[in-house]
Amino acid sequence: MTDARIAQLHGRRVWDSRGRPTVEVEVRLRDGAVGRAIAPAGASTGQGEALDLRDGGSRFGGLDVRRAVGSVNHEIAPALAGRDAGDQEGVDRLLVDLDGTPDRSRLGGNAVVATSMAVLHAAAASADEPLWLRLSGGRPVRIPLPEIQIFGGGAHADRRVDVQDFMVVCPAAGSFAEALDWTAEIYRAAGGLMRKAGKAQGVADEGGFWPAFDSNEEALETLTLAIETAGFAPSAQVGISLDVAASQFGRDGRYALALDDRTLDTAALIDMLGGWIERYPILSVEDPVGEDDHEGMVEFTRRHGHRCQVIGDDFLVTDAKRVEAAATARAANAVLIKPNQAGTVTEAFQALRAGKDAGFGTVVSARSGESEDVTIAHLAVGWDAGQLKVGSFTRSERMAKWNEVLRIEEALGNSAEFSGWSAFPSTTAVS
Ligand code: 2PG
Ligand code: MG
Repeated sequence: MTDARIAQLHGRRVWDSRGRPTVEVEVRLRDGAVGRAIAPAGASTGQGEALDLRDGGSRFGGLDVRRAVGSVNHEIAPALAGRDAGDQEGVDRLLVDLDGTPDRSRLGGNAVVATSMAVLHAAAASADEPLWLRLSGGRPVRIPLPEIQIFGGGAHADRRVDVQDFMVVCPAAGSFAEALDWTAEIYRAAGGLMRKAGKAQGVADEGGFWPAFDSNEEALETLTLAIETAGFAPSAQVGISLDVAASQFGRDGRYALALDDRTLDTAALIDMLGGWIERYPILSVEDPVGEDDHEGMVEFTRRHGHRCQVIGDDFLVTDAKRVEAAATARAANAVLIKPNQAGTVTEAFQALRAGKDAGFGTVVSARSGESEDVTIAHLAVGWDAGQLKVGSFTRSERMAKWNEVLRIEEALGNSAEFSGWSAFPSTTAVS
């Protein structure tokens, strides 16, 4: 007999991929089912995100999470005792009410999201179902198109280049497994080009090559060459996806590109990015202007949204209301979905739902600070997001997610449909 009521909930401090403390939550149900999840952490965080509660002071650079772990063990655990883990919405509502702040700053967004995801896992375990299957509710799902970083930059590489993520997407691949095969060849080719140019200097935060380039555009040239060197046709088979993360180098319509030694206003930044879209096989651009630059987002989407996916990350912070407003204003045509930006699984799902209702592309995403936790792989499949962004193609906190999707694709067998070009519902750039 299953009894999915929560018997025990325990928080502990574990360590993330940057060697920083983070929160893990373990939930045990009355029927013995167990669920566990670890909170990720961003570096280029949006202002509207749920707050990642840190202790401050000098210990671990102020980043310890004793307060957030305390929230789990002293407040959340007693409040959730006896609750039905199968009622994710009810559990998440209780977490939001218990916290009582708009940004989860009292209990800590990290405490809340780890709890929310751990409960989700426990309910799936109790039902003896893989998490992705439970989330799908039996509806058909697609295996997501992976967005995979080749060069890291911005806040993930000491701002060595201004643009944060130089990624590839392989929408012409026949399956998720094949998309990974192609990416592995491109990653190798990029490494070879870096070594040949004397620019191999290790990897950045998310496992992409350290960007030892003389300009932002040199990264685009090198990435296009890597796609060709690996034997693929740029645009037709493999495209580039950029996360400009513009809030990191500009606000109030002034953008300081340190590497290129230029300061641009919004119009000039949009022109520059438009030139890149002309010259390189760019299929997707995230946060092209700052999170405060609503007009810039509208203008960028008007100019380039018909041929290129325009993703709001810091701009939309996984918030359903912001997604709805952006859809009305045509200020993006895709949304990044990060559970820890929203705070709970339910709120992340609502943002994804709002995106889908608006015809947006939806991209479930990891953070730059990650762990072995693979929850997002299941969210991307079970919610039929169409796209999954996890960082690069090295380091096990990244590979754990890619490998989990491989397992799901294998389990689905012949009924596995790879999203491919259908990942981009809102652009006509695609073949
Ligand atoms: C982003 C993410 C992942 P961070 O901006 O999309 O690359 O970075 O987790 O540092 O916010
Ligand atoms: Mg981003």
